[in-house]
Amino acid sequence: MNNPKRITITAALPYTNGPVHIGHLAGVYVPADIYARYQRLIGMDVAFVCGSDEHGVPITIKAKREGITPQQVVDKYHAIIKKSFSDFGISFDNYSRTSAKIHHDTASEFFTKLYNDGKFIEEVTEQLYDEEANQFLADRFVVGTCPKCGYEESYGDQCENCGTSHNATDLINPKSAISGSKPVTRDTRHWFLPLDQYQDWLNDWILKEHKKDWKANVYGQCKSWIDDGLRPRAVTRDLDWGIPVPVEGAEGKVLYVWFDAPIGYISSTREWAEREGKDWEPYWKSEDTKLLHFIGKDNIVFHCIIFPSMLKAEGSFILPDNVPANEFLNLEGNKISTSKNWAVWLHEYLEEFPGQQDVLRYVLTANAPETKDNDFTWADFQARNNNELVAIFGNFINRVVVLTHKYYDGQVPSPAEFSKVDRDTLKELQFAPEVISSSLERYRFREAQGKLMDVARLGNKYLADEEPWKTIKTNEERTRTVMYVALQIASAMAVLSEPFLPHTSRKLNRILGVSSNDAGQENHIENSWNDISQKQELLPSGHQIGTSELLFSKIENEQIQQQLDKLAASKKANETMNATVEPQKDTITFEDFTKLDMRVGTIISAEKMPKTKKLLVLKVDTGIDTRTIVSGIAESFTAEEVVGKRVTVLVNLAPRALRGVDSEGMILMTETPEGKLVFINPDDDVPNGSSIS
Ligand code: B3M
Ligand code: ZN
Repeated sequence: MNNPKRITITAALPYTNGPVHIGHLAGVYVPADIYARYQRLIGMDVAFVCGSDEHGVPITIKAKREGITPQQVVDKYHAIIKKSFSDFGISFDNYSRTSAKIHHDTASEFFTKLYNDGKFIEEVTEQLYDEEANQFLADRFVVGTCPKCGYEESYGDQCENCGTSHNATDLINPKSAISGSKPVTRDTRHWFLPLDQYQDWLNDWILKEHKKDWKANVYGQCKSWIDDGLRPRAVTRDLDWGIPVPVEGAEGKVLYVWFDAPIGYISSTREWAEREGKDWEPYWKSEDTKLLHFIGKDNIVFHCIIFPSMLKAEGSFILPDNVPANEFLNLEGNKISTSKNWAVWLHEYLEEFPGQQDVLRYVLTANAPETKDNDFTWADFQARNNNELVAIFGNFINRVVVLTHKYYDGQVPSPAEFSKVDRDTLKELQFAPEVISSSLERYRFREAQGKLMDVARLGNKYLADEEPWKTIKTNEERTRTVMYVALQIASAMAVLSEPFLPHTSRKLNRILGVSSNDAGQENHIENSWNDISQKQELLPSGHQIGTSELLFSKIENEQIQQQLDKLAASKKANETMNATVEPQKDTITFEDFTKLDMRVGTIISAEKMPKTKKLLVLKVDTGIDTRTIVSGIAESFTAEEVVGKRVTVLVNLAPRALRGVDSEGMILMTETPEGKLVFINPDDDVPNGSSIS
């Protein structure tokens, strides 16, 4: 849509069963925030809304696992998520939550309108039921093989592997995620959105109207679902956590989370409008409003097929103009996983890298998975900070500010005659907003940020070529002109960087004495995005700039190593948790067991068995006697380390000759997931020879 009067920007509502991680940021929130900030900068009326997605089975599974209520789960994570978004600089106009009353009311009104208009199919159908857990199985309460791609861990409502959305009864070999048992089917009444009735309309609206302007990854997924043929989808569930179905005879049933959650965008807008004294309806119902949904690729079917069909069925809403979904971000070559704690959590990043929000924004945008999955590595994070933000962006600003203070006591000098280079440089600067806008308007954020960095490169090249630190000695006029031009570039960067690096932009404005936040400043100047191409100058001669401060600081290897160690610890914890336990051996009788004579002993001396890697020759006081036992523990312990160790000894094992040494018995050991051997010994001090049974 060209020339909209206002823009409504939604960002996927994060599930409140865990914190936000860099995958969410890269996929959804950073691009959405860049776009929202940019639109505000060019003077657009923006409603940028989001909120916590607090219903749904993942919340109840988490609550069961932690022995708390779903409300306690969502209260905890809603607070963490909301604060971390705010501290990171995601500039929502409103961040709501779907457990809020305004959302329950909005979603109930929406459902009731469709119900009264006869847009649902009401039907008693067979649904999966867990007789052990005594409950119906929907969504993540059931796993099975995806009928479309064969993925064996598909959920009941969606397959994470191919993104397909289906009914639980479509799963092959379904299994209850609660009891592990094979579900039976039971009759239950539900309300279905007849997506098949919207098939032709969706075919026209998406496959024809948006063939050109929707991203290929989004268009492709929609095409495959539409071509496969759409079927009715249940929009209610037999669950006790969610929005009660607002019709007679629906006791014990709630709205399907993917029916209620997208309506959360509308209720968040309502909540914001009420607070701001605005009318919310134009943001969702006026044809001159551009509606955009920022999401990850696993949410495409809900935002391009199901929610638009709901809006169409309701009849008074506009439809999304675009859904610029991103692909997935991986971490150090592996899929980010909440359950495996293989993630960089936003709230932890903010604690461990204080004041460096923009570094993460910058790196996630530079690596954004805009057309394919991409990878985040801490090495790249460090390199981009040190070699790009510090060395290019920060270095240019620092030189301009330091030299302005050094040569002109911080005052913008008046330029003499401009040379061709000066004019060409200022002309290129005037085109920068248009160049960056053209990428942003097409949701190419990586490309747009690269063009912002080109402005910094322009500045660095200009200074390097014009060398004011040399001309100051010989040509005062030339130096004044060069520094004046350099300050115009710096001032443009303060504005152009705002969508991408908002904290840096604010700091840079303060350094240049152009901070719109300190309107009280006597020489208050404010430059807009459009001023860069329209104004003759952004910083007039005589303007007093502020004191210099570093925009970015180098990130040292130790900081990166700490993060890598953290991930390694996660990996190890996972391996331990998932270590495959040896299957139990054949059953023995108690008589068999009584044949074993195990005693507590102490190693009184030890030496390495010559010419072997694994063997130690031990002298062990078994309480019965002192004997020699050869043990394969040399790769886990040195001889010195084991002397004095309390051990469990199998004393009546037949003696064996090992490398010419008679070994009389065995020291019992176990091992860690990493393969390190560990002694088994009594906690309390019991005498050698004590029998173990
Ligand atoms: N809560 C996020 C997810 O599927 C989901 C988005 C809802 S947006 C209405 O991870
Ligand atoms: Zn699948």
